[in-house]
Amino acid sequence: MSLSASPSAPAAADVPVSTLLENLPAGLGQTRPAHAALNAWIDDCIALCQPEQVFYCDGSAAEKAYLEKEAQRMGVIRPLNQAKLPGCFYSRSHPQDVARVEHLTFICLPNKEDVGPTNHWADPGEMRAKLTDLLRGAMRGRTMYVVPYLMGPKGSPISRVGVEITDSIYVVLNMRIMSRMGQVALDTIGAQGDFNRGLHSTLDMNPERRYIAHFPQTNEIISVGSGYGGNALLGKKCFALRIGSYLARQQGWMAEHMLLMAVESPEGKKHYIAAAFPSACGKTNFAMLIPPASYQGWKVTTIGDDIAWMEVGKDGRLYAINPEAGYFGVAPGTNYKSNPNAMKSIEKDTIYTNVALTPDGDVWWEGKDGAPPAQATDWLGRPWTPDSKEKAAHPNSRFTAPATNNPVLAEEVEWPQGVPISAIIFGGRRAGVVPLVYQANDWTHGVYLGATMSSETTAAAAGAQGQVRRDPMAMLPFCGYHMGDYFQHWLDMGRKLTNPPLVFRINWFRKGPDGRFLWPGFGENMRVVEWIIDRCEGKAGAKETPIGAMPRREDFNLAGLQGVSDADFDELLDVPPEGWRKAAEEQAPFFESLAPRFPQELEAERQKLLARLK
Ligand code: OXD
Ligand code: MN
Repeated sequence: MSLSASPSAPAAADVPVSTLLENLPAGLGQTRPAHAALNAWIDDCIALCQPEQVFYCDGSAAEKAYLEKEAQRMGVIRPLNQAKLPGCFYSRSHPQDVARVEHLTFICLPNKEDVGPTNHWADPGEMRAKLTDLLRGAMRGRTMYVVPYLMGPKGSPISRVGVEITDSIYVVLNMRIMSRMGQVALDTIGAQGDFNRGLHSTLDMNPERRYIAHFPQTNEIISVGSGYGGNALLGKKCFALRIGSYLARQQGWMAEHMLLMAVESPEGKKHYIAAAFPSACGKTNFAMLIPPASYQGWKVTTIGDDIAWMEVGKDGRLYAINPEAGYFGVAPGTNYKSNPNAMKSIEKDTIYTNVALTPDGDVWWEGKDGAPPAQATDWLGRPWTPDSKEKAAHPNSRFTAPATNNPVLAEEVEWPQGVPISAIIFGGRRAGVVPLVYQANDWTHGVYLGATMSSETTAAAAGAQGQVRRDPMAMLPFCGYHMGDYFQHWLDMGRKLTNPPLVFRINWFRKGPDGRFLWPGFGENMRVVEWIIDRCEGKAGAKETPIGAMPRREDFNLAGLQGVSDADFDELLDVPPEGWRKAAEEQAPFFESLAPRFPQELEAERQKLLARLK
């Protein structure tokens, strides 16, 4: 079935759900893993959820071909125009299941104080009992998929294994893109290795019965009632960040909401940068940056666009891997100007969710290149024209694409030891006060910069958009324990790093008094990267300001930059003392809300800043 042959998309109420697999080829999906504890847990899940079928994923090409065919037969995915978008499929979610649900996301630890005021707490026993009730018989008449997956390169001491048990074929197909799924994960744990247990059921998609629950002490996740990526692809936010951050503190490493990029100078010298930005603030664009024409010979390659796992190397440097194997990116605004490499990454073997469809089986979203199509089908399956009042694609519509599609994928992605990080960048979306770039005085001051990040909310999470909220280290929705302890962990890591990365704060989104963005962004961000790298090499100058070191015009490469006047540049790097005093004062209640676990060293940084602003 091709989309052009069936232009009428289903109404929202008819969004298809996974049904039973048919025509199962002999032997496929029937091999149980050789791991006693894994098998015991699978048996418990079968007894609880009572599926009609169990399918054990091995990650093979034959399995992919079969599951894609079955998912089409179920109506869960539909092929796009295969001449234009080979191997690509379209999927539409339940209309009330389009983003992460922070208010339904729980950290379940016995002691409420251990999750802190920035997380929702639930008693592990009570939450387990509630979810057990919801899951009893939940997979009757359905197939249960057992999805082993490896997060990180094969053979890396930083990598870890998870197993997701799910009743959603959409989840299986997405996990296959986002992680190293199948036999490689089983081989990694062998007969008794440790793994994260993730049990997922869409139930009936009812938001009233939606819970994303984390049990860090037992390295376990139970997610029900949602099929949306951040809630249902359990390797991503749930394991790699919430459970990951908890394990990282226990075991002395770091799990962060950070992209990873490699930057190579014309002389062939490479630096690796990790950068934390809140959701939907351009991490994927930055990770795939193309330097402007004046940067002949410079090369940026992508290691990761969302998550970094990092540990201290023998040389006292911080080493990072990307635990993921794909990109779950925001479609609206992605185009050949904002991110040509993302556009190339999604030309094949990609699953599109909640974008709009054109009559010839292509996809469209607001901000895609070219004129809007004269007619389309919107993300809810309704006819759409450019005169329609509503958006054609959901603002949080997504693409799921394999990292191997990325034309600038870094060769280092498979390095088991990870890459040594030269600089950590914290960024947010702020219209005022925060300058284009400045450098922390040292690690502790850098932790303070991360801890005081704030940003405007976006469509990646359900709720109001465009409101400034605190988002420390871009981890507010993803830290699996008390934020005060998390800051302390950052400080403790600093003591182990005899050769720590330099820390910077950036803001691409500052606006002038006329409401215009002052900085062009995209490829031009390379200029900021160059100053950062030159600082790492001790080459670039800076002026000391109360908030940190900042480039003067003569320290910054402005050659060939269009559309940024001298006045704009001065404004981009302006530090209004009144605005900063206010900002520093407004941090006090947040710090106090984390007492008594808030590290005094960070309060001392705030006091020093206030003193410097006098
Ligand atoms: C994401 C997010 O999907 O941060 O990466 O919401
Ligand atoms: Mn993210």
